[in-house]
Amino acid sequence: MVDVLLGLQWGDEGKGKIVDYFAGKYDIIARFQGGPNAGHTLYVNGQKVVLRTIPSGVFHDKTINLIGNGVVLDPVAFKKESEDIAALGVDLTKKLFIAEKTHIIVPTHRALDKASEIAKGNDKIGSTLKGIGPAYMDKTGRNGLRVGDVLAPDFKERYEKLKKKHLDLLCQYDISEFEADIAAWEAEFFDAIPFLRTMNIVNGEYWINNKLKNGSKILAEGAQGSMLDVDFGTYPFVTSSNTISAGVCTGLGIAPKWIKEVIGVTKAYCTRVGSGPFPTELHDETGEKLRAAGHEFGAVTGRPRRCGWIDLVALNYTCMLSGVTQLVMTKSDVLDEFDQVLACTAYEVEGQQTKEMPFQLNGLDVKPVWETFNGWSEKTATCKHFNELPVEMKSFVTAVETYLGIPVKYVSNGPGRDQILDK
Ligand code: 2SA
Ligand code: MG
Repeated sequence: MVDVLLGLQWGDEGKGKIVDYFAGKYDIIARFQGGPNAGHTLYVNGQKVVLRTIPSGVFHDKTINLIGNGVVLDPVAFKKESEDIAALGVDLTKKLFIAEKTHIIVPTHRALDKASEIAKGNDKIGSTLKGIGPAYMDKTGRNGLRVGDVLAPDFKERYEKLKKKHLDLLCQYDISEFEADIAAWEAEFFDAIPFLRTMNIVNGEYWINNKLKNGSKILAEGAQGSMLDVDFGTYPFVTSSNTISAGVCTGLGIAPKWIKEVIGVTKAYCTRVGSGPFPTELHDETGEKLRAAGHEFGAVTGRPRRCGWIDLVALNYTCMLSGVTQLVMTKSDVLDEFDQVLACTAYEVEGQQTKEMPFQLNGLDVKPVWETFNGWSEKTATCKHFNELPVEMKSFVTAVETYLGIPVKYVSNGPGRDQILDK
């Protein structure tokens, strides 16, 4: 069977830590979408590690890991990440498998990403500029290169053909901006390809289905968040993959019947990095206070994250899309310092109240309808059991459960591996 773990907001819900916490219960951890735009932060023996393409199960003795076909892999970022992990004593040749149908990010994808963002000006997506969008465009446009292709004798020629196509596209922009970048990235790219060839490259779909038949327990690890889903997120301010549970089937090659639990991760408040609508965003001191208390800066790019209160309308939507069966609430301790905690229970859109997500939020006058909760003004990061939490925090958690109709099974009250309360 396969359990799925997903972010329910705009990413950065703390999925890395939660996957790491659950990893010991699974035989396999598999990434099914996204690429090095993800930043899953773990603490291993007190040391901070940020994973981008590699699944968060690599630090567990018995867990093996799969990069599924739905991922886009940058050989350069992958090599660097692998070397960092190897330095911590992990032997990836034993721990990691890569699906041969995984698409590859080439240097010109990164240039195209940058060019597209520059061209969009004020309407830019706020991309992490890792080449994600252009790589997925080549996948659906049927031009892409895949991990299995690096083993072919004519890989270089196929790469050159794709590069030519990209350079033609880049002609519409001021190419001089990218020439130096591309040359430098290309040198790194061809240094990383031989490294990629030394990895366990497998037919991912047979590999995982054989494991399923043999009774393996698998956790599919989502990246980014449900509100960044290319179909259902705040389009066009989204990433280029399906981040909801449906993406697990196409991103790994498994049938829906295998999926059991869908674990949805949400912060006790909400953040967004990059541009796009964010109805509960706070532009005031409270927002600043959330950013400072929650250390809300991007794991990959270091960008300050936009902060606001929890949005139950958006959560209800994303829980519906993925069939979430249980919730994990993270960073609850960040709310310790607030006299009041708010939750958005409806939107007022152009004067009309609704609990449903409008077609698009950009350009609309959307005001959150708030429910206010009493704060608890005490430190909760050292609590060891859910019952020890202040009564005000417990009623906040219960209100979220009741609104969504889904149990909160865990509350994470700090970054440490032991700071998680089983409810
Ligand atoms: P992209 O890079 O082209 O897929 O960006 C498209 C949009 O998706 C957002 N996005 C993310 N949002 C939150 N976290 C992400 N990962 C990093 C992290 C981000 C970082 O975990 O901290 O370090 O800044 C992530 N990746 C993509 C992005 O902001 C765009 O809005
Ligand atoms: Mg992140």
